[in-house]
Amino acid sequence: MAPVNTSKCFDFKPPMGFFSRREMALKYILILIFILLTINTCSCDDDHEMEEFLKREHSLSKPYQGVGALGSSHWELMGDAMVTTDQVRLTPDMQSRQGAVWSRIPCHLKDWEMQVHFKIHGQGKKNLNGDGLAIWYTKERMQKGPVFGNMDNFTGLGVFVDTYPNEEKHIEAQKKRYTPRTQRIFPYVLAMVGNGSVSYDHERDGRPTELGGCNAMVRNLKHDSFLFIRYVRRRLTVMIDIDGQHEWRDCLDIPGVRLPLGYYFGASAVTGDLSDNHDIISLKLYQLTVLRSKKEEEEEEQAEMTIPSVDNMDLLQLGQNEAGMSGLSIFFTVLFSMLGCIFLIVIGIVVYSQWNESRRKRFY
Ligand SMILES: *[C@@H]1O[C@H](CO)[C@@H](O)[C@H](O)[C@H]1NC(C)=O
Ligand SMILES: *[C@@H]1O[C@H](CO)[C@@H](O)[C@H](O)[C@H]1NC(C)=O
Ligand SMILES: [Ca+2]
Repeated sequence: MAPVNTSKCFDFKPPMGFFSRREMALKYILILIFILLTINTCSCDDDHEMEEFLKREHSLSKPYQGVGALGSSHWELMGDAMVTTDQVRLTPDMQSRQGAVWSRIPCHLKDWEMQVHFKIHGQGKKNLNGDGLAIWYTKERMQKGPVFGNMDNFTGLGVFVDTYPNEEKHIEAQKKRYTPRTQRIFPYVLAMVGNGSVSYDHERDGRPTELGGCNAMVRNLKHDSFLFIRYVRRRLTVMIDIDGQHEWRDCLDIPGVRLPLGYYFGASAVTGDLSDNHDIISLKLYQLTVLRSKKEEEEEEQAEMTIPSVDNMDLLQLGQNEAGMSGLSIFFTVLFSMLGCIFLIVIGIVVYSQWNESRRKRFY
């Protein structure tokens, strides 16, 4: 008889008949892996069912033909913004500038993804630069104001790359107010949805209206920086790629964000006492085709909205200010509970096949 091939991986004493059934067990494991993969593809159906189409009329890219020229382009410049061969420079590295570029065409896509290729650079030392740039999807366009060069009380979505920590000027006050967990590291990317009567709190870097955000060291980089804003089935996801590795890193992911159709895309930036070059190299808008069931479509039509809002805003803010579970920790909790379940199933199958085997043996 051939010696039984034992494995050191298992601490428990292998029951008789277990390793002679190794192939069987292997088969089960393969089936399990298959099931796991199937589950995975199901839960990621957002990626699975989606197709992307670049929408040229909502995109801005080299050679920026006719941008800024009166009426001859889909994009309009404002303030100190300037087109060169390599970029649309929203502000130069000089004090008290503000500039913007706005689409002339309202966007009527339900599901979309905006890929922003940008660059923030300047002479100032760390924390002696400012103030940052913003990407917009709003009802209003071509308005000047205090929110990264755009108007306050805007209606729609703003994603801000805030490069100057205004709040930290009062660092002692901040220490009293926040635990290290809730302190933010700058530059900081954050999203805000306005309904026309919500003010951006500049002195607190938008903290009271923050939907979510992340730190992103985007300044004076050698490689390109990208920001990716995806809006699918009312789920807002922001990712960044700033390490030059062509890998997206999660920044925020929020369900229940209601944005009406027909708003305008734009980008703006502002400098104050401190400055930076804020450059947009391209804005690429992709239409995403998402399969919807009839029921889903009907529900969305019924809930036709005219004012932007976010479901469970109060809960979101609770999670912001207190030590709530981050998206990442939720992900790991789910992952480990899933792995735990699978482990139990494997044990169950092994025990069951062993029991089955010994029962069969009794009948011989
Ligand atoms: C806008 O949002 C604020 C804060 O969530 C709320 O108090 C206000 O009623 C909303 N306004 C409109 C017009 O929906
Ligand atoms: C923005 O809305 C707030 C609250 O509704 C109001 O107090 C403030 O004056 C508004 N600001 C502007 C610039 O309209
Ligand atoms: Ca700021």
